[in-house]
Order: sequence, then structure tokens, then C-alpha cells
Amino acid sequence: MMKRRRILLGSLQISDQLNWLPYASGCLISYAKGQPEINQRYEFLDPLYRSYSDISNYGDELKSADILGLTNYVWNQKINDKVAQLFKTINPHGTVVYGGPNIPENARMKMNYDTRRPWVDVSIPGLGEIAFSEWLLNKPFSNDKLREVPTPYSDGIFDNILRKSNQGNFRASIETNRGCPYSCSFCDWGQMTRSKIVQFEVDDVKRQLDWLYAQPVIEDIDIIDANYGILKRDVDIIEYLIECQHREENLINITFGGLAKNGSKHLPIILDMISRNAIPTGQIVAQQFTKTLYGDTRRDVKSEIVKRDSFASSDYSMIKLSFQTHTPEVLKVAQRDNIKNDKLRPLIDTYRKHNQPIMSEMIIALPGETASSWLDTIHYNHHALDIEYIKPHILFILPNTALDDPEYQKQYKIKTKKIRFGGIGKITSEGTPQFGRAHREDWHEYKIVRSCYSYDVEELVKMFDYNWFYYNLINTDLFRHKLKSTKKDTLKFFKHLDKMPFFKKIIERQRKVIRKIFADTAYTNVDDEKEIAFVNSSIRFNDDIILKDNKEEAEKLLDKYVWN
Ligand code: B12
Ligand code: SF4
Repeated sequence: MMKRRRILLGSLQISDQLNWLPYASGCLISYAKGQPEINQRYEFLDPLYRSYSDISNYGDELKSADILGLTNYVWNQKINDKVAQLFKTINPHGTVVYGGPNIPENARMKMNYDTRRPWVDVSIPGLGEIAFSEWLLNKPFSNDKLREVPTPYSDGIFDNILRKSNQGNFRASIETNRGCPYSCSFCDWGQMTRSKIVQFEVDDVKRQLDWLYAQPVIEDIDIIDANYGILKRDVDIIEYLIECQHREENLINITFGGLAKNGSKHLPIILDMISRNAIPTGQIVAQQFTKTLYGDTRRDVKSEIVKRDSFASSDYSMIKLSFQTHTPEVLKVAQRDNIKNDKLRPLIDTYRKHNQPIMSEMIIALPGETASSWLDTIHYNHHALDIEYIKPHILFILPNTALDDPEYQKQYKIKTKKIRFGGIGKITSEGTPQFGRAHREDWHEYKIVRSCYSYDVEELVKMFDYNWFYYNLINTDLFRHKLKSTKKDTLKFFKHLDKMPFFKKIIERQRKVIRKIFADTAYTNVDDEKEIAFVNSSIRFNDDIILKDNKEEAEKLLDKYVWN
């Protein structure tokens, strides 16, 4: 019998703190294994999923492979490049194949990407199941759309990983459909090949849930659909998920990648079911609460939750709504004006009925935004939509998006640059409802917008100033009870900043890093540990800790100048 070539795929996760099962690799393997010819010619090794700071840790696994295939995301591009180069050193005759959303689909950009990576034998953009199998069989690859759901879980692709690992806390992604009908300028999801929704067979989805709920080490299931709740059958899937939860007596945290953006009559029903069945729906952010609330382990949390009548009343649970901004012009420029944020109002009301906290995901400094419009957005979010927590992200320019298109950039006078992260950033804020995760950022390089038609660096400084006020005083709950008007209070605070040296010092630290990151240069190396943490921890320093430790002083000043 012909010796089978050994394939090692890898989807390396963000940090070594989380154990995301390598779902994308699993999808490729699951599809390929359905082809008898591939099984005759190839053997799949257990896919890689961890990202180690010490690349040599991959050595043993790389040694046994003939073909290395990696999933490239913006966060693991650098580490993938290192791993692939190590593979070529260990095995000069081995083949390296790249896939994933970070591979440009535009021919010129792809050529540029490939030229900079001579160690890559082939890079395949777009959806991978069919294309990768075609490549293995030396057929021209087509990027055809998959109709059946990949079934890596029920096919046993990850069984060995779970068996061998002595760590729990696995997170598992699951898709019930793929694609997004919208086409926001900053997102790769609705662009290019992923723009139409493909629904997967409900029975296949159910088989994945059966497997997942039978695993005691799965702590989170991420339903990564872009618009969960858009279809009626989404209600049935949650119904089945609840059935699994009861059958297996396994309470797993459920995270939604995205809920139906324009609202949906099914969403309140889904939320109701989730609440009545006490399913935890915490985002990573909310999980930090548990440390203080329930102790250190998820097991503690689970047993604590099981005791409750309704999980919705717990602080642990926080559902995410992705708004990005409320500024009409910005929504238009972002090609998002067909999404009406207000349509989520009934959903917000349902959350309120269940006393469920809501987090809104926002992007700070989308083209078209100004400091003043950003303040209006935060104000609207808090006062009109009644949302208590904002998670702001920096805008990254991703391949395969309109934002990365030179024509689009020309139209909105967008100037770009790259920032690189070195070292390890760590930020902890126990006791306050914020992030507390450690990051390994030594390999990251992101393209960002440094200016556009609506802002320059000084306007950005102001935008981040306003953001600071809400994030540190209100998001943290430190002074929420005092807030009268987000807009008026923020403006008053900055009007009197010079009279408050305690705050001035903190704000100046942030201003310095904003001026550095968005400086008018092609490249900035963000090498200071605190600055790295700043970018990755929802653009904040550990100012909440400083404020908490000096609450009396802070309160006196705020009472005098803001809440007088
Ligand atoms: C789960 C998820 C996360 C998780 C992390 C998951 C992990 N493993 O660590 C979390 C929530 C932490 C996360 C964070 C972020 N994420 Co995210 N995330 C996703 C999400 C929702 C699902 C990824 C997934 O598994 N998809 C399903 C698989 C099957 O699809 P896929 O990965 O694209 O794989 C297919 C093809 O690419 C290809 N393929 C994949 N691998 C290979 C390999 C080979 C050899 C071949 C041939 C083909 C191939 O075939 C696969 C099947 O068709 C996607 C959106 C989406 N639905 O894809 C965004 C997405 C991956 N995230 C994205 C981004 C930008 C981020 C953030 C940077 C956002 C931010 N501003 O903070 C952060 C990173 C933070 C950091 N510190 O660096 C972008 C990435 C774009 C890019 N160029 O990399 C995506 C695509 C969303 C978007 N808006 O465009 N994310
Ligand atoms: S941001 Fe959300 S709604 Fe817009 S294209 Fe991406 S997934 Fe779809």
C-alpha cells in the first residue's frame, strides 16, 4: 500500500489563556475525510490549536508532518509565519499551505501577500472545505459554497485533543448557517465569498450539539453565526440545545457571535427560552465577574448557577449587541445604513424584562466619526437605548473589506498605518466589571486608520478622552449612580480638567499613547507592556484600579466640578 502523506492543520488561537478547539481546521478535515480518495492518499494528524510564545514547542508535531496547513487570522499571522518557517527548516521537502480570512482575495493584494512569504507553497483564499480537498486531489480549486454543515465534532476530529489534554476550559465554535447578507465596510464577513447565507441541515447541527453537551470539559459554545435569530428554525435549535443541557445535566455557557442585526421576532422568544432555562450567556467580559462573585473555577460557577431559578438575574450573564456606532453619517460611510439600530429596541425591552445586563460592541473612530459625534453615540447608547456597558474596539483594517480598498480609502481620505505589538501585555482589574486577561501580543501586526476626512490625530485624542470618561467612570460602575447626562457631564469634566491634576495626569497618559499609536508615520512599534494592554483591553489602561484605590479623592473632584 502506498505510504499516505501526513497532514497537520492548525488554527492557532488568540492567546495561550483560552482553549479554542481548532474549528476551521476541523471543518476542513471533516469534509476531506468524506472523500475516499483523500483517505487513501492522506492521513490527518490532530490539528494544532495552542499558540506558544516559544515556537520550538511545535517542533515534535511539525516533525511528523508532510503537509502543514494553517488558518491565518489577523491575530495569528505572525505566529503562523514563524511556525511555517520552522516547519520548512525541519522538513525542507514539506509543503506549506495557507488559508483563512487573512489571505487577500484581490489578485494584486494576494500576490503581494504571497511574495512576502516565500516559505508558503500555496495560499487558498476564501472558504476552504471544498477548495482544500480539491487541492489535495490536484484539481483546480473552486471556492464552491458548502451546503452541508461541517461536522468535525460528531466525526470525532477533536476526540484525541480532549482525551490528551489535562486542561479543561475548552471553547467550541458552532455554525448553524454561514455568511452575512450585510456588507459593512470594515468586516470581511459580508464581503467577497461570504456574503450569502448558507443554511446548514438542522439534523447535522443537532448532532454537533449532542457531542458537545456530552463533553464535560467544554465550557463554552460559541454560536458564530453572524445573525443568530434571523431564521425561525433558530428557535428550534435553541430548544434542542436546552434538551441537550437537561439530558446531559451539563450547563455550558453560550456565546452568540452576532444576533440578527435588524431585530427579529424570534429573538425575544430565544431570549425567553434562555432565561427560563438558566443558560449562562456571558461574554468573556462577563466571565471576569465570576472570579469575584463565585470563586475561581467554572465548576463553582456552574453549581452556583444551577441553584438559581433564573440565570438572567445574575451579573454573570451579559448579552452583546453589536451597534458599532449610532451616528447616521458614519453608518452610511460604513455601508451599514441598512441596519437600523433602533430595530433592536424590542429586544432591549425583553432583556430589561428579564433584568438582563446588555453590552454594546462599538468601534471607535470609524470614518465619518468626530469627537462630538462619538460623544453623542455614547450618550444615545446609555440614555435612549438604556444600555449599561460599552465595549469599544479600535478600528482594524482587514483584508477582503471595503476599508482595505484603495478606492474607498481615496473617497474618504483615509490614511493608514501599521502598528506592531511586542512583548506581553497583562492587565488585571479584579473586583471591577472589566477585562482581566493576559495577552501574548508578541506577534501581532495590525493595519489601522490614522486619519480620514472627519478626523486627524488631535480629533482622535479628543474622541478617546470622551471615551475614557464613560469607560472608566460609568462602565466600571464606580460613579454610575451620579451620572445625569453623559454628554453634559463629559463636557464639564474636560472643561475643568486643568483644575483636577489627579485626573489630568491619568488623561495625559492616555493622550500620550493615542498620539503615539496614531502618529503620522507608516509604522509604530507598540512595545511598552502597558500600551499593549491598552490596545487589547478595550483601549484602556488600568485606570479603574487607580480610581478605585483613590475613590474618595476622585469623588470629591467630580462632585465639585461635574456633579455640582
Ligand atoms: C470566533 C471568532 C473570534 C474569537 C477567537 C477565536 C479563536 N479561535 O481564537 C474571538 C471572539 C476571541 C475573536 C476575536 C477577534 N476577532 Co474574530 N472572529 C471569530 C469568528 C466569529 C469565527 C471564526 C471561525 O471559526 N469561523 C468559522 C470558520 C470555519 O471560518 P474561517 O475561520 O474563515 O475558516 C474558513 C476559511 O477561512 C478557510 N480556511 C481556514 N483555515 C484554513 C486553512 C487552510 C489550509 C485552507 C486551505 C483554508 C482555510 O476554510 C474555512 C472553512 O471554510 C469570525 C467570523 C467568522 N464567522 O468567520 C471572526 C473573525 C475571524 N475575527 C476577526 C477579528 C478582526 C477579530 C478581532 C481582531 C476583533 C477585534 N477588533 O478585536 C479579535 C482579535 C482580538 C485579538 N486580541 O487579537 C475577523 C478576522 C479577519 C482576519 N483577516 O483575520 C473575522 C473574520 C470577523 C470579521 N469581522 O471580519 N474572534
Ligand atoms: S459587521 Fe456584522 S452585519 Fe456587518 S457584514 Fe460583518 S457580520 Fe455582517
